[in-house]
Amino acid sequence: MSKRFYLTTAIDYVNGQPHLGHAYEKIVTDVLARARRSLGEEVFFLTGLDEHGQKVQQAALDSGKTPQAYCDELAAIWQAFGKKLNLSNDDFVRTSEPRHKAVVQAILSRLHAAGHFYKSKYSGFYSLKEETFLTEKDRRPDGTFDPGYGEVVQLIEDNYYFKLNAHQQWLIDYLEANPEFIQPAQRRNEVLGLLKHELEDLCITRPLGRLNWGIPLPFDPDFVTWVWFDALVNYVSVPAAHADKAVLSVLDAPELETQNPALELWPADIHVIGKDILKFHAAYWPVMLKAMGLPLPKIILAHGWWQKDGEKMSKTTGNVVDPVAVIDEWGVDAFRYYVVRELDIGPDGNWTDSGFQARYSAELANGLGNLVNRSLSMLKRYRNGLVPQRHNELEPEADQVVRQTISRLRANQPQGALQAIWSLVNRANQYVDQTAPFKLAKDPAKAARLDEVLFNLAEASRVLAVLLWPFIPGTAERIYSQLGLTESPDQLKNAAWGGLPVGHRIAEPAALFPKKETTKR
Ligand code: ME8
Repeated sequence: MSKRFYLTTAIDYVNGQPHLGHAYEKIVTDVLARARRSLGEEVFFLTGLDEHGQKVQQAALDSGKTPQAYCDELAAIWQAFGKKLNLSNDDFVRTSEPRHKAVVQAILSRLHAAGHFYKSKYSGFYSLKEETFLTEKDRRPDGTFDPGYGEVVQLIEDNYYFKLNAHQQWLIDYLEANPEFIQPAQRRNEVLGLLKHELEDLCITRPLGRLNWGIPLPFDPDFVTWVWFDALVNYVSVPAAHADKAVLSVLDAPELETQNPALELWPADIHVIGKDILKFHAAYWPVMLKAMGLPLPKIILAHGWWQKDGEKMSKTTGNVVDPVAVIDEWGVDAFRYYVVRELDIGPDGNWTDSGFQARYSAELANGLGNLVNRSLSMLKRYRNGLVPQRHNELEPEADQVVRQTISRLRANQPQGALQAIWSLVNRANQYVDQTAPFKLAKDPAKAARLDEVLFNLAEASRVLAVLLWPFIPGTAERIYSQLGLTESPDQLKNAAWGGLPVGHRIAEPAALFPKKETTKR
């Protein structure tokens, strides 16, 4: 058994409803996971929920439920959401699960024994909303705190601190020496900029009196673990639960040994996260791992944020995109295609209904859908659905697109890969217009030429299905079944030209992306 290509998403706060930002991150990760599988690699794709903390405790209390019952109800919604997005995750972590809590406690015990923590009194400001301590530096010139912090209270309390500051220079050196660690480069620069200022030690507990919905501190019953010290650990607690030796060997906790078949997962190959949680992943998490004696993840891939109609999405103003409603109306593949095609990993994006509908109509319905539909319909009409002799007119262009797609997928550039794929969609549609098979069909002397054209179009459709599988797997499978192929288009090696067997009979063509009235803005 060899190490799997291990990808993770951020784990979403369980309170609140899934929105476009959550959907985007999970779809991007799913595309990268499927791409690796399609390239023949063994993959492990993890996503899940961040369930502890003050906000969840309060929301549960307000709804008259225990925090666990409250989380169980919401977790069902989030898991159904993942299914709706057609995610291919291999596991789904919930931080309230015993398998996760046990690993957090083992890590805390180990770090405590090794002297990485100290107890100290905190006196200062605290944002209830952000569950974070604030300092004088966080005040605005008029002395107030940003309204984003919500209610800010004054606190005096004991807590445990992680000696983060001691590792600052090591972290800077690591980032300097490993330019590929944080991607894209703009985010790496942001972290290096942040590290020009001194990092404060990290408060990793909350007193039990104030918060009990958290993981108890194993060495002091008066405290629970701060939600981020708990949440980040999901990336290694799940490998531990799958008996990953890399993780288990440093935890020194025989009680964590499981009967599960052992997987090799850690270190993660990619953590996909949003730009707002970069500091936690690119500064705190590496130092935590170093203290544990674990290797660092290979890449932290930080995406930008979506707005709607040029403004921050907000439930209070109703300015939100409901992915479930869009999927119910337009189909999951239209949604998956749009978010990946529209927003490169890095910059911020803007959802407009008109932009979504324009891409649906031009690129999916009139682009891909029309190509496949007319190619297969003509093959049916003019050749009774039988694939003619192989012909290689579009092969050089198709091969080039296959190469570009693969190299962009390996470089974690799914948007660029889609651009390459659409150059083949457009070329093949142009080929229909240039060769005019409907005219060739009228002239019996042109039968051989018509055979050539029909082969090129059917084979281009097949190659496109293979290339598109990581992005829009349902559509790719539908193209294959319309081609009468029983296997799955899920292996990129089958994108090589010439896979369509001569004399094979295709199945019934049907519209992939029905044309729609686009009346809404
Ligand atoms: O931060 N556009 O959870 P979360 C794009 N539990 N991405 C967005 C977005 C938007 N408008 N809004 C949120 C948390 N996201 C923590 C993570 S990981 C150990 C713990 C992204 O539910 C956000 O950047 O607030 C993050 O990556 C993910 O959604 C979950 O956000």
